[in-house]
Amino acid sequence: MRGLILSLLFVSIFQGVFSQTVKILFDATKAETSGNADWVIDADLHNIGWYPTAVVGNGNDSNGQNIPTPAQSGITAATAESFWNGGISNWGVDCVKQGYHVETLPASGQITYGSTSNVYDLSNYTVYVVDEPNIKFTAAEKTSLMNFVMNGGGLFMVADHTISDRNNDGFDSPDIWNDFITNNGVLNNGVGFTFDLVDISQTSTSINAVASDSIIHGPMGNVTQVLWAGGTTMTLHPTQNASVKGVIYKTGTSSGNNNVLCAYAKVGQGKIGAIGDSSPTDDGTGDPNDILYNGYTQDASGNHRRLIMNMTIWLASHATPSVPVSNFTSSNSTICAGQNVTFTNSSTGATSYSWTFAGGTPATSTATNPTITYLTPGNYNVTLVATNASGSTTHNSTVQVNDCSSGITELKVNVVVVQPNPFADVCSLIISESFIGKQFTIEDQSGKLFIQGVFTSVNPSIDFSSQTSGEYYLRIDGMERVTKLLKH
Ligand SMILES: [Ca+2]
Ligand SMILES: [Ca+2]
Ligand SMILES: [Ca+2]
Ligand SMILES: [Ca+2]
Repeated sequence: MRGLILSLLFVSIFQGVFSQTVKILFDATKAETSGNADWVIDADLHNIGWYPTAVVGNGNDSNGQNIPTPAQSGITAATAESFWNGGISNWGVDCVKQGYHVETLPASGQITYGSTSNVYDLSNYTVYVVDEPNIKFTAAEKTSLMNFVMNGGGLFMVADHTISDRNNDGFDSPDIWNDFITNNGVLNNGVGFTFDLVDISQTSTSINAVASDSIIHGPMGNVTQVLWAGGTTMTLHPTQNASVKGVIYKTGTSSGNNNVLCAYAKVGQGKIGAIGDSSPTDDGTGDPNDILYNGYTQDASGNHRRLIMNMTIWLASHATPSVPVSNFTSSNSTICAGQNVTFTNSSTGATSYSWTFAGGTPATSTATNPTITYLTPGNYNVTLVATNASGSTTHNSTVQVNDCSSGITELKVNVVVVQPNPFADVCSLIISESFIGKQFTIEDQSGKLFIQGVFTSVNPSIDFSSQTSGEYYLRIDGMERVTKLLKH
C-alpha cells in the first residue's frame, strides 16, 4: 500500500513539473455572439443582447459559458462538433481531441494578467482566442493582453471585414485589433502587422511558405487554399518585428508585405497568429437564432480546419527552455545555535525551487528566499534544486553552527558575548534574557556616545559601518562590567 501511495505521489509531482496541461481560453466578453455571429464553443442559454455591451435576459444571442457541457472528458476521436452548441464548437472539440483543456471567458469575465483574485486570469492559460471582437479592449485589458503574450502566452487574433460593427458601438474587429496593436502601453507597434480596412470575398491558393512552415505544413496536414467570405487583409511591418511571416495572400500577390490573409509572429516570449476573416471558424451550427455557414470543414475543401488547428497547435507549443542554473547566497555561513540564516536565491530560468536544510528548522522549503533556524551546533549542508520544464540543477553550500554558550555556561545571567570580535562593520551580541528591556550605551574611546538604546532581543546586531576603527565600550544598565568592542 505504501509503495502505491509513494508511486502515485511521484507521478503527481512529475506531472506537475513536466507536463502542464495546455489550457485554451475562448473570449466571449467582446460581443463575439452579437448579430449573426456565434463565435463561442458552447452556450446552453441564448439570452444575451448586446446594447452595445452584454445585457443578460434581454436578447437571444448566445451566452457562452465558462465550462462547456457535456464535460470535455467525454470527447473521443469520434465525437461530432454538435457535442457542444456554438458556432465554433468544432474548433473547441478539435482542441480537446489534441489533449487540450478548453474554457470560455464568459461575458461577465475580466481580462487580466497576474491578478490572483481573477479565476480567469490569463496567466492560467496557454492560448487565448479572440474571434472577431466587437467591443474595444480597455487600456488595462490591452496591457494585460500584451503582458500575457510577452510572458509566453499564445494569442489567436481573428478579424472580419471592414464595416462589420455587429453591436453598433462604432468599432469593428479590424479597428479593435489595430487599437490593441498600436496602443497597448507595453509594446506598441511591435507585433509586426496591422489589419487593413477592406472587404474581400474570394478563394485564394496563393500560399507562400517553406516546406517546414508550422502553419501551412502543420500536424493537421497541408493548407492549400482558403475562402474569405467577407474578410480583410493585413499589412506586414517586418521592421517592427523581424519574425513576422505572411503565409497566405490574396489572389495576385505571392509574397511581400501587402494583401496578407494569414500572418504569425513571435512577440516577446510568446506568439501571435492572425487571420483576416471569421467565416473560416464558423462550423455552421450553433445559436438557432443566427444564420451560420460551415466554413470550418466545408468551404475551401476543408482547408480551414487544418489552417486553424495548425495555428492553434503552434500557439500552444512552447520552445523548450534551457535548463535552469541553481545558485544562492546566505546571510551568514557561521552562526550561533539558535540563530537564523536567510538564503537569497540567485538561480536563473527556474519555475520552482526545492531546498533541503540538514539540521535546520524547517528542514525543507519551496520558498524563493527562505529563513531557517539552526538550534543544534554542527556543520550542515544546504541544497537548492532549481527546476523548470527542461530539468533541474543543484547548488550546495554549508552552514557552521557554533555552540556560543560553551565556557560561559556558569554565567547564566548577565552574559554578553560579542561575535565576531574584532569585527569589520557589523557585530552580533548574544545577551542574557535578563537584559531584555534594559537600556544600553556604546561609546568610543573618547567617551563620545555612538548608540543609546534598549535591548529587544537576545541576539541584536549593531552596525558600526558609520564609525571609525578602534575600541568601543558597551555599558548596560545594572551591569558593572563594561564590554569592549573592537572595530577593525
Ligand atoms: Ca448571434
Ligand atoms: Ca462593435
Ligand atoms: Ca466573414
Ligand atoms: Ca457548432
